[in-house]
Amino acid sequence: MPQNKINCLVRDLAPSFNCSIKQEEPDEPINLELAEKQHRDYVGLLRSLCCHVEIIDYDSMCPDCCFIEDAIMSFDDTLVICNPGASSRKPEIEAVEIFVKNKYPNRTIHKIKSPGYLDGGDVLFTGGDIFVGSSKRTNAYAITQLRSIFKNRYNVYSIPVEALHLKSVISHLNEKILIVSACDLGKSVQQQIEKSTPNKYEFVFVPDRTASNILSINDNIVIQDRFPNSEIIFQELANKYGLTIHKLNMSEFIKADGALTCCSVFIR
Ligand code: CIR
Repeated sequence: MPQNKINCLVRDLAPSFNCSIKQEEPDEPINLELAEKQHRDYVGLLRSLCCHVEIIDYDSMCPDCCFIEDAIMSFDDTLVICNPGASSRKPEIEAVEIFVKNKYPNRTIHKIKSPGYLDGGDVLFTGGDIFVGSSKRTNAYAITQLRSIFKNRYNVYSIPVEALHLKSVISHLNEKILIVSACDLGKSVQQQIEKSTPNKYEFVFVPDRTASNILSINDNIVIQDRFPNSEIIFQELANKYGLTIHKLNMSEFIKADGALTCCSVFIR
């Protein structure tokens, strides 16, 4: 049966990408040509998985702009423009806001306002709950704003996290199954989630932190290549639920602390 296309936003890679923010300097510098190829492969895979991909131009003054997940979030019919926690990333918002207002005039669009700041990488929307990492990039003012946007619709839970983002250690396979890094931080996030919501989730632990961030599109999962121990777990999940696995090598994005969810936003 033909499936309806899912709208998906990505942002082109800036030529200044090697100046992106990094928690630690990588052993090898970012190879821009390779990063461009990896980004093309990422977009190509999304297209092949039934996504209608809209590409927003890069801004060379914004080296991190390809990480569009931190600039805009989508929940059902509602879009929320973020206010990134890092000052060098705040200028990313303008072009994204203009684009979505033009493209989706019928959607409700909210905006996180200062003194609130929030990166979309901290927001895990399961379909039933909204979990928000309280990190260096997301503060309590922003979480309060999200609560008021979604009052009477979704509960918004704050989850303190000692990583760049909440989704550095957790992502969702579907409304009931969450993929979590087996590191201490992942376990602590799992416990906090279990304590906070009456909704029940199954947690699937993977040994590699980077591998815990996946994309789930219909019956497909997109995982990071080069993490064989985690891949075994994904293979078991795929067998159990009839999923098809697609692997992407995102080595150059990992150097800039990016993963898989951060380079796209799904507008369903
Ligand atoms: C940053 O530090 O903001 C970027 N270099 C990486 C952002 C990755 N975003 C994400 O995983 N949502």
